[in-house]
Amino acid sequence: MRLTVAVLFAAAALSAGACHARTADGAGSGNGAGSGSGDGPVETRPPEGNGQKPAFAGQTRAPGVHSKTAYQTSVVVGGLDHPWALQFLPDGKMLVTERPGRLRIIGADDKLSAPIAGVPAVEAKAQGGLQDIALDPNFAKNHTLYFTYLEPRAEGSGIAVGRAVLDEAGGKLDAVKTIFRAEPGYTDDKNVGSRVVVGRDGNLFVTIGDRFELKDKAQTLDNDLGKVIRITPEGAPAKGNPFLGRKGARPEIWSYGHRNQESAAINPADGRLWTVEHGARGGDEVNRPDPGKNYGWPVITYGIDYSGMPVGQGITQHAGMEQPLYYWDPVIAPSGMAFYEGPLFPEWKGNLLVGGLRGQHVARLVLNGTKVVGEERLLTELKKRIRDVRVGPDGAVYVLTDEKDGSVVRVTPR
Ligand SMILES: [Ca+2]
Repeated sequence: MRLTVAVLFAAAALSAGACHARTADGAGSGNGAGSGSGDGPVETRPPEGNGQKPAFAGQTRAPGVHSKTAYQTSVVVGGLDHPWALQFLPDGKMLVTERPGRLRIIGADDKLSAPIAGVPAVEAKAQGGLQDIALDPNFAKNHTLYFTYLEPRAEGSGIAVGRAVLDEAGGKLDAVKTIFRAEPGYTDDKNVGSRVVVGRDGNLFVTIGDRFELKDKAQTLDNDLGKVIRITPEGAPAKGNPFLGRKGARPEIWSYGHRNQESAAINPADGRLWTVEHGARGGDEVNRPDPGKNYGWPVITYGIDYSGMPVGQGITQHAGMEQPLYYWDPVIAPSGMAFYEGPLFPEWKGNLLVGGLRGQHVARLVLNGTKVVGEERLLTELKKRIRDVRVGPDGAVYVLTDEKDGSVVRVTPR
């Protein structure tokens, strides 16, 4: 196993070196000291987790790679208030959520609609509000969509999943129904999650954050915090879930031991759910959550706590707990991602594009199966926190920039 990894790693380093030589434009020359036959990793700062070792070669700081295709960016719309998620309609229009509780459509003419009526009340505070949005596989016929939001509750707030029918001409949502409520609610609004993606079987994967102070709940199965859940379009636990029928375990749970996953997507190559989660100081992770498995938080993690102290016992490995496929230390603060497919950037095919908030870039991860074999930082020149990343039907990459004056930015070859 280790030999195979080492060979892949070396091969990637060689190809990265070749790529760089062909580029010959100096792009990315500031990405760190080159070493041997390949480029050094894009991250050159020391890790926060002093003395921590990756569990396998290539688990962090993959060799730096450089795109040969030069790109350009243009602002599609600006003036958005904390935009959180972007979703393409079948006709090429876009839906965009704003965290304070607004849903809008961006037309083919790049014009921003008035807010769509009918969005339920959201707890728009700290990291919470209206969050992600996904389309039903039969949207073209049934106009049904799903969304996640932080729902105000007597005990504080909790992530909920809504379903509705979009009446585009009427500028409103019809048949709005809350199909799932994550339990328990809580008063603090940090680490809420949440992303929703539709699996190939039509069931919904939803990521639920650990709610920060409640992080230990990520390790117990009697609640939804720090979990991936899998539900039917009606909100019921999906058939085949790993804890169906287990006493004391919630039947909607798919995987557990997660911190705050603000990125989720189905990989077109394997049809599987992939997620990226925020670490504390260090320890952002790429995972491909398997049913019933424990992803370790807060027992194992890379990096350290915000206080500078270790998280728990400061260990990074434990029997029965899964290792991330890849991790970043220091953090990029990941939110929103997409697997690239499309005609405009053939060299990015199958790559994972992950938005970085604190990182202020899009991390392009080159994959070989579940191994990350190369990393590039795109869009650093925007100097913006990136909240979401999507690929349009035209093959262009679209990103949302975060905060008060957020934008939708289109990325196309130059
Ligand atoms: Ca983990």
